[in-house]
Amino acid sequence: PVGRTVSANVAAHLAALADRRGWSGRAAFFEGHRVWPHGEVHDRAERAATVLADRGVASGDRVLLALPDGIGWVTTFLATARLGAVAVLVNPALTADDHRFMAEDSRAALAVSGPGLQDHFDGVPWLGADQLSALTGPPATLGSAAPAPAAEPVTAATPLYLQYTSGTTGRPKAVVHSHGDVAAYHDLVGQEVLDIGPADVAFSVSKLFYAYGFGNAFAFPLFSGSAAVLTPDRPGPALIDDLVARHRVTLLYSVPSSYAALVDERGTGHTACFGSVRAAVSAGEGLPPALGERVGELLGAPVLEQIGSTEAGHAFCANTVWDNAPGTLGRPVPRFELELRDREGAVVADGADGSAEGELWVRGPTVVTGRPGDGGWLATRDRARRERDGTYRHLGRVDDLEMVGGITVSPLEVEEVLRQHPSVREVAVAAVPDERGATRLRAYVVPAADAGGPGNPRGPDGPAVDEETLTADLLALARRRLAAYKAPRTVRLVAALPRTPTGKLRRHVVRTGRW
Ligand code: 3SK
Repeated sequence: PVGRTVSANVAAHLAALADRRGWSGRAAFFEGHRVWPHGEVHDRAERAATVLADRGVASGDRVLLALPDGIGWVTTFLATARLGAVAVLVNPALTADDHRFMAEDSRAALAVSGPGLQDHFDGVPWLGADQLSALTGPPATLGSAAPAPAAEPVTAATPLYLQYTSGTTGRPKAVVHSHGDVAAYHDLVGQEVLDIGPADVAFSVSKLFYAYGFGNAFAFPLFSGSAAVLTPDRPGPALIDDLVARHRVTLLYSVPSSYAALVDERGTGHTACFGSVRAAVSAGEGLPPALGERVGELLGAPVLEQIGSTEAGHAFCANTVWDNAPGTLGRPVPRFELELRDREGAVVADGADGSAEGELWVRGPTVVTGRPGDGGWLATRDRARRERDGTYRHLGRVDDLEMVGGITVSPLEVEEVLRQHPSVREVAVAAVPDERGATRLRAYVVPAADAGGPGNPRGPDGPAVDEETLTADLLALARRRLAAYKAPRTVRLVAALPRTPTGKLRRHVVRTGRW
């Protein structure tokens, strides 16, 4: 971001914007049966800033938020921003060890969480979410009547929040984004990709503390005068159905595994409760084309695939409401540059057919690389193919390849074939050693809800599946459609695949066969 001084920081800017555009009485958030208008959100945030300042929070301090999605999350974030402090966004469902690591690593001056998590933050000044919420109510009833602290002057480059990359392996890494980045997410993705306006209502399966959810359900609504539905729960198909129908959601943001469950449980052609949806966004990992088609049929709306990362802050390559190429990641988001590089880091030239394949590197206004001297370029660890027409296709993660008998196999290619079986909801393929120690491909399959028969791997109340028939079918399908060395030798039916909280498959766990 440019280091220009802005007259207001993002919290003050958003409050003034809502006022200026006449959004104060419009719904900003739906939470359970409550509706929070934009004006009330900003009033509460100002009172929360008073409370945090009373607790000694000052410019540059780190305030750790381990809160579920809800108005408390939003107002605590805005209050922190107003003081020029830096919000540390963490998943409240993590273990005490993870929380301690993050509080220490971020040098948190204050942790805000529900009372059940207080002991995760021993030794760190702590504020209960309930107490903060009571103090941010209207002054005439419960709260402090002290004037809100003036918004701390900042530049667009002043640190605003810090997120930990969940990654698929290893210790989480902190990524810091600035005040200017939040406006950029709205301008470049909210506007240029999704054309979000005040009439929109968003629902994001991804929570606010993740990059995807933060843009979808915090930045876009507050910058556009639109609304978002917030729920502390992990939304399964029934809750998604209910919230979309109840709040007339226009933009649904989800991940492939959640879309697979929705399609599986609702079937296709039942569009009645999804009639309000004008676009469904998919990110987090590659969307299998057949699944994308089924989601589009179910929702009666275009499915826009995109890719982003915590380091980029939000999406950097996307299909838009004006230009959607199903089966691809679309084109670079405005002001982002993409390169395809080989293992040595050299840019790959276009082939004779005008396409190129390699690791995806990205540079753009909100990308944080954490390494000086790299020219602002970030290696995404994703492999992609750029087609002649400039669209990008996801080819999996750089480390996704499996080695079988000395030959590399892309598990994605095998998974795509197996996924075509109607009784497969999700599938992951990995090389595992057989009884003689030689590696063989194994398919781990989550059966679809309607897979019938005895022998149920999905718990006593889950739908039944005939494991033997399904296994034989899948092995035969693979042998018919794939080169012999790519066909799995064994199939295991499982209740779920190991995923990160953002829905990405944890391949290194699949390879162990234990989760
Ligand atoms: O995981 C992704 O692909 C993603 C997409 C959009 C925004 C943020 C993220 C992390």
